[in-house]
Parts: sequence; structure tokens; C-alpha cells
Amino acid sequence: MDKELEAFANSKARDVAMERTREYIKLMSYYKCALMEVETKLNVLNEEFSLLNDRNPINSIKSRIKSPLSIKEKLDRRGDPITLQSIEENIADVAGLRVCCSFTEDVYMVADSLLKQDDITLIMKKDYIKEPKQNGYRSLHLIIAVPIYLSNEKRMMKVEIQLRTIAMDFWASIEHQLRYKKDRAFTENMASELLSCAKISANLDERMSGLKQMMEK
Ligand code: 0O2
Repeated sequence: MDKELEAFANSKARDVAMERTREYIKLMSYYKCALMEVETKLNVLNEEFSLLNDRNPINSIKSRIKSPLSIKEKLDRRGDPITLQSIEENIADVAGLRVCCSFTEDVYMVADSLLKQDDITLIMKKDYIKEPKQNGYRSLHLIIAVPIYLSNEKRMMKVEIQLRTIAMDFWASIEHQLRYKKDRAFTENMASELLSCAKISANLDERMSGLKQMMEK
């Protein structure tokens, strides 16, 4: 290939790459908007509940957009194409919110109140509180679609919401740290110790709920 043709081909490839990057950034900003929408809804529920009941059901809300590397790894793992359309169709947790509540009842109350809103569509619900995972993991997972209103269009975006109590979050954070420690093997003993801690944490949630009920009487 002569030099001029090669330079032209390179600049074309650069233009295509730049355009894809721009489109990727645009899609991620739509996910960010969806996170803002849902986070506002949750804050409104928290505010109203706190006015009516003198306490906050939501302790903290964390949000994150999945990193480009994690998105690529997930698509690769499932054999899905690496395209923007495929990200939207195949990955439900590009936008993720983690909501920590004080009591288990708050988790369900917040989830139900959110799902009652007429612009929220429930896509999937996994209740790992009623049915904990084998390792002891507990949380309520919702995949929802929420509209975002842009200047010329309305777009439905998927958001994953993980709702849990502070005790569930404490367990999940430590378990995640231990499981992904690269310099040490995750042994059977550690797994069974973690399962035992998960049971203690479930028991703690029950006792805290009991205390709340006593106070309410
Ligand atoms: P990150 O970095 O937290 O996002 P999928 O999400 O579709 O690949 P699956 O099994 O259908 O897989 O999803 P599921 O069960 O709803 O769980 C997805 C997320 O829940 C995980 O995201 C974790 O955040 C959390 N989770 C699930 N199981 C466990 C567990 O045993 N321990 C802890 N600590 N967290 C868990 P990612 O993508 O793994 O990571």
C-alpha cells in the first residue's frame, strides 16, 4: 500500500474508533441519568417516610457505572457481541444502585413503594433474603427499567438495585474482599466460617426487627 493510501486508511480507522468512543460515552451518560432518576425517587421515599415516622428507612445509597473492562469481560464470558446494542440488551447491571436499609422490613417497604410507581417497570426480581445463596449471601435484587427524558426522546434504561440491611451489607462487603484476595486461596474452612457468620447476621437482623416491634408497641 502506498504511503498516502495507508495514511488515509489509518485516519479512517481513527475516525471510526473516535465515533464509537463518543457513542459509548453517550450511552454511559444515559445510564448515569437513569441512576440519578432512581436515586431521587429513593431519596423522596426516604424523606416522606422520615416525616411520617420520625426515622429514615434508608441508611445509605451508593451508585456505580460498570467499568468498560467489566462490561467487556461479562460480554466475553457469555459469548455476546461487543457492541453498544449488545450492552443494552444483554447487561442489566451497567447502572447499579446499592441501598442499605435499617431493617429487613424497610428493604421490602422501599422496594414495594418504588415498584408501585407507574413509570417503573420491573424486569426481574431475585429475593436472596427469603432464599439466601448457598454461601449465605442475602439481598433483594431488582432489575428495573426507568425512563429518562432527553431533549428529543424518551429512553427506557435498565438499572440494577440491590437492597439490603446494614448487617447484610457488612457480610457481603467482607465476603467479597476475602473471596477476591489474589494472594490467598479461599478455603472450605473460610467458606463454612462465612456461612456461619451469615447466619449470625440473619439472626441479628431478626433481633433488631424484634426490638423495633417492641418500641412500636
Ligand atoms: P459487582 O462488581 O458487584 O457488580 P450476573 O450479574 O447476571 O452476572 P447473576 O448471578 O444473575 O449474575 O446476578 P445476581 O445473582 O443478581 O448477582 C449479581 C451481583 O450481586 C454481583 O455483581 C454482586 O454485586 C452481588 N452478589 C451476588 N452474589 C454475591 C455473593 O455471593 N457475595 C457478594 N459479596 N455479592 C454477591 P457482580 O457482577 O459479581 O459484581
